[in-house]
Amino acid sequence: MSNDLQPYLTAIEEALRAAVSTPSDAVAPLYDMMAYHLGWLDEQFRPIEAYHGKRLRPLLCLLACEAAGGEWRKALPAAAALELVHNFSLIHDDIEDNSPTRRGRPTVWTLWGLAHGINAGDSMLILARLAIARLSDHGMDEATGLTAMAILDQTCITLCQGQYLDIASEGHLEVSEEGYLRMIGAKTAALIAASTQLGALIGGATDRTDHYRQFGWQLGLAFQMVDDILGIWGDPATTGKPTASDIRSRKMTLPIIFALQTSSQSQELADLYRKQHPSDEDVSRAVAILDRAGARQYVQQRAAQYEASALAALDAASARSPAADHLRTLATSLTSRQK
Ligand code: GRG
Repeated sequence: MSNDLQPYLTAIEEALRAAVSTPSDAVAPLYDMMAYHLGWLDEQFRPIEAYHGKRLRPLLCLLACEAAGGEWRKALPAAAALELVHNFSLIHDDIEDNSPTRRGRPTVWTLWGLAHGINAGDSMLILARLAIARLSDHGMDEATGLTAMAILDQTCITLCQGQYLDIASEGHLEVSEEGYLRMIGAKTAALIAASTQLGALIGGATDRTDHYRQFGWQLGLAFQMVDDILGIWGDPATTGKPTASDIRSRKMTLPIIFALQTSSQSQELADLYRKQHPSDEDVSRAVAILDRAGARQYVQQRAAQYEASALAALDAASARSPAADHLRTLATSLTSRQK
């Protein structure tokens, strides 16, 4: 990420640490579990600087605020809230998916058990709501603050719907690309769209928030498609996930949907995907079928189309400033990201 983004990233970290500060010694371990997930502590709760993810959503929020003509620091409570919702959803997703690792480290639930994992996730969601409620401390008028809270809450229920669609699609090999777009729209694009929309709202571009939201939505769809590619072809050392992890967990991602519909070996792929516990050889065979079907190239090309739509929405918002240029660069770097 560009060095120019460092001031935003530093401020995001400060806002997150303030939002997740321990209120008393008695409950310190609960906050330490959250701090572990956010990359600040190790398993023994000693300070560490672990890889903590890209902080993409808060970054988009701050940059959208500035591009819309606002002072980006005013959006910090919303930025922190967005990252906390994202990380809450990851803690719960890891439980629901039975995932042993996240960002190359053991997941919260594998270290401290399901009960603490669920509770740490729930706490993080509530801390997100408390963080966005502090917009008024940064000079935000009450009506805009309430609108921002409503956007965050609506996004959370949309995320739950997306997660439902994702869970319900497991083992259903007839999922269409349309159904897939509905699912990833809710599961991934909604939070990224809320990030750019909230930034524009706080930045005062009330007549252009829809364009900023569209920018985030289209970007979110492209982002998930790239995530689908990384979930199959990503380098485990870089992504922090096992090889072809999405195939092992039989996720209905776009490369699979495309190959099931177009490959001459779709029957074999479907048979492999029906296996409850695919072996390493099954996984390699499935990846070979996807390769032959050109699934990777197809998804890359779809992601590029959504990225282009995102950039068109940003143009429609008439965003012209260094911050808008950062938004453009971030968007274009997405389709070539490695993690
Ligand atoms: C928010 C109330 C509420 C419920 C959430 C568990 C759940 C319901 C939703 C899960 C949604 C989910 C896990 C979506 C995946 C989105 C995604 C692409 C995650 C990876 O994002 P990155 O690459 O992660 O930005 P980093 O590690 O960089 O932060």
